[in-house]
Amino acid sequence: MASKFDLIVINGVIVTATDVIPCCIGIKDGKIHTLAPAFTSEEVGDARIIDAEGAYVMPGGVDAHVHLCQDLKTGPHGLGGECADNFETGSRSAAAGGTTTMITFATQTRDESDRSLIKVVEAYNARAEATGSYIDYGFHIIIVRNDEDVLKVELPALVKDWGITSCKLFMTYESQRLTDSQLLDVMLASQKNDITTMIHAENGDMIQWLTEKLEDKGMVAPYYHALSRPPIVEMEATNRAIALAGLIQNPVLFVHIGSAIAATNVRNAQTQGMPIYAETCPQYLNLTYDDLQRFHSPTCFENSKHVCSPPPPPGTSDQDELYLGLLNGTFTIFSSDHCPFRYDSPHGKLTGVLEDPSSMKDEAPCEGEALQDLVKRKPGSFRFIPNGIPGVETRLPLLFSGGLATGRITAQKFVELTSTNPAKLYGLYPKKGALMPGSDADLVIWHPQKTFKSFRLINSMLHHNVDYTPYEGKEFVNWPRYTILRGKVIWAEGELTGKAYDGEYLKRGPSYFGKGASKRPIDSRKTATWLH
Ligand code: DUC
Ligand code: ZN
Ligand code: ZN
Repeated sequence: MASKFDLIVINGVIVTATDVIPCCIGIKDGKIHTLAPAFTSEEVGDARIIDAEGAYVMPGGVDAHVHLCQDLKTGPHGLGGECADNFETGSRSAAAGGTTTMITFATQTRDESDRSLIKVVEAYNARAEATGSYIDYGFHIIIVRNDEDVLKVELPALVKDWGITSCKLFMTYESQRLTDSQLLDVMLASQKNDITTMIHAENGDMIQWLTEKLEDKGMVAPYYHALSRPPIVEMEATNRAIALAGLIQNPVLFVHIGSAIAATNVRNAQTQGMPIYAETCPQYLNLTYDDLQRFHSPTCFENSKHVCSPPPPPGTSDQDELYLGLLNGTFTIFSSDHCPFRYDSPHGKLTGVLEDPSSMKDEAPCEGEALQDLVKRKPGSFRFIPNGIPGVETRLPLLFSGGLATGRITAQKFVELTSTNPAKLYGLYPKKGALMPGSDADLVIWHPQKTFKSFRLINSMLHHNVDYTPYEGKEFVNWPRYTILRGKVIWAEGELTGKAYDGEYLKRGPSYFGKGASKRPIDSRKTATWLH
């Protein structure tokens, strides 16, 4: 008998950012059509049925911070590695981890040929179209210069033609950082176009100075990367960026906050009613300096696998404070910052040896076994290691195991941080991030908790193109059983059932959080009120 639905999910416990309710979901034409306690046999008809067997059913994950097919210039001198994942491999990994939407980065560079943001986006889009994506995707734009003409003419076109409504700005990295006045220029231009400003907040001068001091002392092993960026580096930069944003009343989202003292700055600004938002990531809740030191020795490069910026925090008490920030609303979103480099590759983490002039003195560039031999003999230097770790697939399962299953956060908070808020912040709500009639039928269905056997992760279980995971050996107490994209099952019972061209490009609108902004009194000692 014909059904009014294409797909029905029964016996689920649906979770939204506000509610946890046993409920069935009827899906039609890729959209959520009906939520009901039960369906009649006429309603069920010949629709495909998925029995959730009492498990959580949530809106599909929205990962708002993913690097794919991106040339990453993350060394202090703008050196960088080759991104290990393209749209196909990165998105299939995301799908296997319960994510149905990702926002990736198109980046301007300081090359004259890369001045035009539109051209940068067109070129980046061609990379996405070359392989296709298993899940829906959009782009942020990284802006590394303040050319007035480009900002004036191209930002409106990016919003109108591409639906790109967020930009990322850097306060560190020689080849990307903006000065304070340049930050203000771009923030003001973004504000005029309803573009959300994302900030990488680390004090570049402090890092550079500490890096030189560490090198003078011969402290160049991968672990010392963390000591070149102690938490105060992030504290100073968030403090300064909050002041800059306040000066012009510009909303700001701090990406990848890794320290409790930076989170405190964010919290204080929020308490004053400022539109300041923050993101944290799995590496800051699951790794500490201990992980960075595990293989610490002058010629062991293994610890480069954990090098990311900002680094993971010193200890578990920092993690406790970050968890508190998830709970009390300091953090608006929880993203992966998936930034994949292979370990055993001359263009991956081992760039840290190959690019280091003192290690390479009298050595020829090499690959394969010769490279492994070189790495065993030479120290390399943390300053040349590409910054970033993979994690698009493990983002939701890590927060499930460490946060939800332990009772540190509620199921509603889980959905708010991983799906609803990123969709709201980046102009995708309620198409994404919601379980409402009319929303895209993007779902993640977990395993019933009572029958799931916890397991320890090994990299070969994952679907990215990276040869390691920083979470090797970690215990997981659940994992997505089904991932559904606009009504199509793309991951089921451990198998990918979707295809690389299932994903669609998403044009985004302005941030939902900007709507109905409060008319709080503005203090002219802190804000240039005359500007607007
Ligand atoms: N910033 C990111 O967002 N990802 C990786 C490296 C970096 O500096
Ligand atoms: Zn960054
Ligand atoms: Zn990133």
